[in-house]
Amino acid sequence: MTSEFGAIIQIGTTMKSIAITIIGISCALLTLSCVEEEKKETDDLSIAPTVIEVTAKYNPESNQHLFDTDTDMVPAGWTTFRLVNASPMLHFLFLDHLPGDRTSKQLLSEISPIFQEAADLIAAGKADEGMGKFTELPEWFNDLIFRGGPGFVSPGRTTEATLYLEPGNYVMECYIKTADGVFHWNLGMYKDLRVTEETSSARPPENPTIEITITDEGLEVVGDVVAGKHLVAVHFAQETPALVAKDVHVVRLDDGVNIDEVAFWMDFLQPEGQISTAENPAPALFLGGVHEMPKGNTAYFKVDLAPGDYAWISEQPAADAIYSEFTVVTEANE
Ligand SMILES: [Cu+2]
Repeated sequence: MTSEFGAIIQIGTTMKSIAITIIGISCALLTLSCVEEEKKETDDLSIAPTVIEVTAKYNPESNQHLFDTDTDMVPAGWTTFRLVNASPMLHFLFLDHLPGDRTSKQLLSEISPIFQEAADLIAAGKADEGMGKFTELPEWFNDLIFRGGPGFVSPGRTTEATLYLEPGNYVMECYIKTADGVFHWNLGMYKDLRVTEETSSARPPENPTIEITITDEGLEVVGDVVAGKHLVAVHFAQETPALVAKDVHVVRLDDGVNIDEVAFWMDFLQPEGQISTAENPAPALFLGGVHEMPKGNTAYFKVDLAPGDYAWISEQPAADAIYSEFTVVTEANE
């Protein structure tokens, strides 16, 4: 009896444990389906930013520098600009957020010519007269916001920058200069972009490998600069930016490249500044970056670093050059 009773208890215990196991499996399945649900929601939240692909081109017959793109309207929110440089000169894509319902028509007739006249006067040795031109800028220039965009990129290369766009009217422009000092926007390199009130649910890129904070003092770089692909987050935190606020571009410093010469070249108000020709696109190889944005914004750019010497560099007046040199020594960053 005892042993039979014992056996019954044994069977009972086994059944109980089977029941517990079954309950356990159902719970696990339930949990799994809950996880699936959660994952789906996360996927919905991680929609990739809208991509605007722009190709920089040069037409030698018409001597036109052009931005070729299919996009003239996007929803507000996180947006990626992919600038493909298919031209023999260096270019960048700079975003002007215009006040009100203005478009490139007002920008190119009321503001841009003042920059061209100022640069021409400075190139002719009339620096004071040139700088004085800026007092002629219309009142609404104070409400124009420089809102980032992919940075300096050498011929044959592509750079990708991701940033948050507020609704409004934008102009994408390039103000690199020809050998005789004409800004590229003056030869066709600009496009209107309408950013609608509707906001996309796109999320910013995740897990940057390098973070750069821009302050009034300079660039604070955090991260392991190993060889390979990087996602660089740039935090704009300048309290008192000048006309041209600090930004970040990547330049490769091959043997014989002098970083101070590069910084000098990046000053568009120098007569030789930002002049790019097919024979001499720039004093060094530029791999992209991001232009300035108002304080509180973060922008992202991608860069693939082979071993070698480089600098993070800002587009600044030559007298206030800002850069931070670094060397990439190790192999492959997965
Ligand atoms: Cu250009």
